[in-house]
Amino acid sequence: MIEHKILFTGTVGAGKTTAIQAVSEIPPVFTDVPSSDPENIGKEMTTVALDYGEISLGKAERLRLYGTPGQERFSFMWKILSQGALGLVILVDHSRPDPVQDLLLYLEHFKELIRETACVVVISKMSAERQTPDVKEFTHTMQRLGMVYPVIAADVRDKDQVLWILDLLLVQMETRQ
Ligand SMILES: Nc1nc2c(ncn2[C@@H]2O[C@H](COP(=O)(O)OP(=O)(O)OP(=O)(O)O)[C@@H](O)[C@H]2O)c(=O)[nH]1
Ligand SMILES: [Mg+2]
Repeated sequence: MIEHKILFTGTVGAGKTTAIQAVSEIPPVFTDVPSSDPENIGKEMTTVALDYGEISLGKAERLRLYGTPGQERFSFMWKILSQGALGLVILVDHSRPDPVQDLLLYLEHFKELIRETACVVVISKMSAERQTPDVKEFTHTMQRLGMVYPVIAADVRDKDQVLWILDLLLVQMETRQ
């Protein structure tokens, strides 16, 4: 059995827990507690340690899916969870005040992991009414940093869309080998 560790990260409420729950074949492990922090207005629960789920690809391969806590006060977990990861999914909540800045923060925090592995940037919660900054703008922001990775808009409540994200990562992992 070949196993790959995939890590989901991004701001509070970007959908890390939701994405892992959408695709996991085992009952996902999650460490959400009722949120009392002002960072979390509008959401009842928040992750304090990690999320974990699994999905198999045929008989011989399995993805182990980990999610980080979004709150920066738990960022000590980010490094721990990065260990051994072969791919990173950065979720960017488009409804936040400055999603480009959010993306830059995660690119900086995870730059070593990104350099060594695969990465997909997922813009979540993009509404039909407000589409600026658009996907192109996020892509250009990354290109200016010399980072060429897929950027897509997706709804991570939808299993098929999360499978698409994993597929984009796997393609990169295969071409790197
Ligand atoms: N409207 C809308 N809601 C979404 C979308 N994607 C996710 N959500 C909702 O946004 C919320 C995301 O919450 P979580 O999955 O707990 O977010 P998280 O990233 O794990 O947050 P922390 O663990 O607190 O850092 C859930 O209520 C989802 O149903 C989207 O594309 N559109
Ligand atoms: Mg969470």
